[in-house]
Amino acid sequence: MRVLLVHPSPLMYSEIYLRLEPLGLERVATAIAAAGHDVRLLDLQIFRHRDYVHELDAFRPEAVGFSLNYLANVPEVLDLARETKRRLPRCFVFAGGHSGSFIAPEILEHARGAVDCVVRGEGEAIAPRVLEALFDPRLETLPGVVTRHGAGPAPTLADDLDRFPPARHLTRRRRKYFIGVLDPCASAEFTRGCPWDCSFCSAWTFYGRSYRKTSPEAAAEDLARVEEPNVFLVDDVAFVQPEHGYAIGRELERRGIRKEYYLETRCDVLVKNREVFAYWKRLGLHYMFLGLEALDEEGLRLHRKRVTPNENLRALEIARELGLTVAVNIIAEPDWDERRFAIVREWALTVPEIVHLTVATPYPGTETWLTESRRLTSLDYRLFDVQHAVLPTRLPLRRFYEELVRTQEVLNRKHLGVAALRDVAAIALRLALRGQTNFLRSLWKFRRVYNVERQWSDHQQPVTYAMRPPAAPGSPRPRQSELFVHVPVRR
Ligand code: B12
Ligand code: SF4
Repeated sequence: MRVLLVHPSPLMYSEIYLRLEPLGLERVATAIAAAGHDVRLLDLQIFRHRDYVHELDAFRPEAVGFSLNYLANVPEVLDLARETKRRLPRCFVFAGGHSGSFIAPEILEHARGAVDCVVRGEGEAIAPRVLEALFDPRLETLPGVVTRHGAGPAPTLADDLDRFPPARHLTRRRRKYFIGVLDPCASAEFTRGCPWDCSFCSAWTFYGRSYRKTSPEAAAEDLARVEEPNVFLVDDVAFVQPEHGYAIGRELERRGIRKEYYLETRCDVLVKNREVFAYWKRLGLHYMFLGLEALDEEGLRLHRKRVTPNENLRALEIARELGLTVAVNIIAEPDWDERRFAIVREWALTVPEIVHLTVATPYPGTETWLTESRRLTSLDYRLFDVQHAVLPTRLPLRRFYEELVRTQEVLNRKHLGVAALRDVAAIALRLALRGQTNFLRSLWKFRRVYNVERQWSDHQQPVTYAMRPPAAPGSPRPRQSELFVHVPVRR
């Protein structure tokens, strides 16, 4: 069967700082190809909608699968699904991915027949089985599958993460993938899931709080296939188990694989497992993302981060001692006034780290969705991208955006402005000479992307598809069964 897998367009944040390969879709592609299908992959972070239409005409897929990791992409995917059915009425259209898994019935309702099924949870094992059962009543008996006629049992977790390595050969124009100066950059996965339970995050609810590892051999084998000199590790929290990090590292050393790496971890994990990060620094680790989220005790408690401000500061010190370049994230709360924004600006200017600011956003699948969604000021999926305010702001909304953009500008100027550019000029030149201009271009995109007018007017757009708020929002602590995609296994 001819199968086309599609990743939707980038969101605001990705327009500047990064553009990364759709790793989940590449893994699903491997599983589908292994079942004997002819698979193509189109990434709309790089290609345009007209390229999609061209692909439909040229390839004439019998099934199209959309990746819906991001809630903000829902309207785009619904529109593309409709266009697909208009052009190829017999084509089977399905969707999967992180956000899609939490709102399957809602997607099917909006789509009015343009989406045949939503696949909840991990896609590798189930996607080939879906293709075997197209337009068949067996379809809605499969684990994780939801159609307009019914839903199968809860999805099952893959027992072996090594089995379907990403089909990187299917992503075209790979030189477009980058993060900051790691240009070009591939992505890889060493572990899946997160054992913590932060209230604003759905990584743990998606994977039922499980935490699984690839074997060191498979991880090294995968990196051996990567042609790019740089690698972004998509793991939610890298090196929770240091022995796994050492084992992969030793395997890479044995094979003589040398890359530059970017990873994300928690502050307490860095403090506790400092040595494994020091070891990876020697292997090529350069950049690290730490989700600080809040500067004060109260904020950390609110997000249930289970770390203290001291641990956060200690982690920053360790990262500096190790010589790593660190990016941190702070969550801007809707009740922030001018003073709170000013505190963040002042703090950011006193630390060497790259500071990012995201806006607190309740997402389906998070606890805050169930506790906060009663207060939502917008049901427009497109605004759920952690750069727009969808809860009532203490400042008038426009004023909130003025402060947000002003703060983003200060943070941006610190690292991507003309003064900072002098420091990175050599890197930028070296990349440009190799024809890699993603990083260079990102330096000038800021004003076009982060702009009060644009953010404010995004709220005035007509809403074709309105999100469905939860049935009984506002409970102080939701039941666990309401939260999970992959239901936790009792041990
Ligand atoms: C890596 C990552 C990124 C990369 C994205 C790379 C890419 N192009 O996909 C970068 C750094 C660019 C990124 C950016 C953002 N991210 Co992000 N990201 C992640 C992260 C940590 C891992 C995703 C991943 O690659 N996992 C590994 C692969 C193998 O799994 P997967 O993609 O989920 O795919 C599996 C299943 O979902 C499913 N599947 C996926 N697609 C499909 C399609 C079909 C047809 C089927 C059947 C199955 C299927 O099968 C796959 C294999 O099992 C997740 C958290 C998480 N644990 O999922 C957050 C996460 C998805 N990101 C999130 C957010 C908020 C963002 C940003 C908006 C803001 C930000 N500051 O992070 C931006 C916007 C990105 C954009 N669209 O432009 C949120 C999603 C919120 C939401 N509900 O919409 C998450 C859940 C983080 C969180 N804890 O809240 N992100
Ligand atoms: S924010 Fe990080 S540590 Fe917290 S649950 Fe999500 S992935 Fe885990």
